[in-house]
Amino acid sequence: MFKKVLIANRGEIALRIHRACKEMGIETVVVHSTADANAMAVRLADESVCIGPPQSKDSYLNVHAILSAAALTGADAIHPGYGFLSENAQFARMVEEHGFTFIGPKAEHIDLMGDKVSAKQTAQKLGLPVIPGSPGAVSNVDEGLEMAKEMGFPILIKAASGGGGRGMKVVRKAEEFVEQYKTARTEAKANFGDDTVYMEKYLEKPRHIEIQIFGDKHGNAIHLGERDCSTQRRHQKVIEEAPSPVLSEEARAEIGNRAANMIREMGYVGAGTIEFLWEDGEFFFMEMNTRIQVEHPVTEMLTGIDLIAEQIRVAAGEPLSINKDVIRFRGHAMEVRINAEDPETFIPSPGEIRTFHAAGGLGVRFDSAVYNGYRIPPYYDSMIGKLIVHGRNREECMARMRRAIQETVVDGVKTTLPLHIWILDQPEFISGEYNIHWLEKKLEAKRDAQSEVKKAG
Ligand code: MV4
Repeated sequence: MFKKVLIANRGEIALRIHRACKEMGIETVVVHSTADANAMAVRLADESVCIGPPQSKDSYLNVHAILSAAALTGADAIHPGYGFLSENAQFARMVEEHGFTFIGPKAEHIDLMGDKVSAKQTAQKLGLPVIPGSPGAVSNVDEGLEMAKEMGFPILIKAASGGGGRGMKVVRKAEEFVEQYKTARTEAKANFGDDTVYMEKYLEKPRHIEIQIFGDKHGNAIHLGERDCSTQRRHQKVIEEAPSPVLSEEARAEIGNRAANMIREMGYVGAGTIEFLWEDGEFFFMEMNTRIQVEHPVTEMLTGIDLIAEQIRVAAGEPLSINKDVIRFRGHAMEVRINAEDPETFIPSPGEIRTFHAAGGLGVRFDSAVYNGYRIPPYYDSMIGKLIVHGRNREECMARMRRAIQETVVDGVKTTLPLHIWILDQPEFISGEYNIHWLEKKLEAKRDAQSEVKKAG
């Protein structure tokens, strides 16, 4: 097992990784920018190294500074968390070349899944259902139009180097195809430096359901069930829950086993998430994320398994500590992301937290790195914490979440907590009948109603 792990991240996930390390008897080094000198993880870690100025490109994305910090402190391994360098294959390669262990999958698997065309082809070859579409890249506009007519509109043009919702164009009729195709390629080139695009049948009202998977270096591969992440806004998840309100035990086992088989065949090592669109009872592979995700605590609450500790164990070469035959999915879990933003305009609200109080009690978990007097720097993502609750069933879970939100105090900055209270009161959310467009439509209707009231007043 590692003696010392370097944490190459910030915020709540840096603290989360530190906590797992401490419970495993591992020393921690946290790297940080000058803007994060007062961070909780920096205070708690055994050692800390300042690696540069606030801008991420000069600090959390500064590969040479991070590798130097690892060498200087004698770390054995580097945990990248999520975001930043977590899905950078070149970084993973360099970490290993410098004699450290990258706590994550092999660089070749990061590359394979980073290209959305090769990811989809791999998934299909290894037995996952995929969205009907072009067999690979579409490099010719006439060929593309012919294919689209055969598939039937609407279709979606996606960038091979895109992902996470960037670089997509919906085409609803043949007359619009040529223009949209050209725009898609130009934008892909400008945004990702790669104008490769592919095509799919456009699904109108799907849900986003993802499967947590795990592999080790001994050929074991398992799944840990799903998370329903359909409640999103502008490709940012807002609430995640498990089990999904729409899945039966049989459907879960079926898609879960297929996902586990895929990564077993690949020889995939570490944590990963396979994202699907789900519509009318059918799953379709969308993308695979080769990192730990923000919403991993939802799965931890349901299974009682520490996913970060498991990542560290398999990176160190130990077999998975989880026997797939004894994994039990108990009750219901839900996570709300707390962003320092105006809950109506979503404009970031950095600044000093004057009073902070975390909710507590049975089934309540608060993953955050903020404290009384903490100054939220303006340079990074606005997510300042996650409130995760567990209940015996969905109803109890939602009641507990409402109670826990009411109990939470974050004074001095605006947060999205009032938005969460509102969502938890919506009939479509309560009944579980929502899809990936539901929240945005509902927010639009709310804004329209408010501007009507203003006009009338
Ligand atoms: C789609 C789709 C509908 N049909 N593909 C968005 C993120 C990127 N990973 C893929 N995305 C989508 N792909 C087909 N064929 C709709 C989306 C999509 C979406 C997916 C998951 C969560 C939120 C979303 C919001 C808008 C569109």
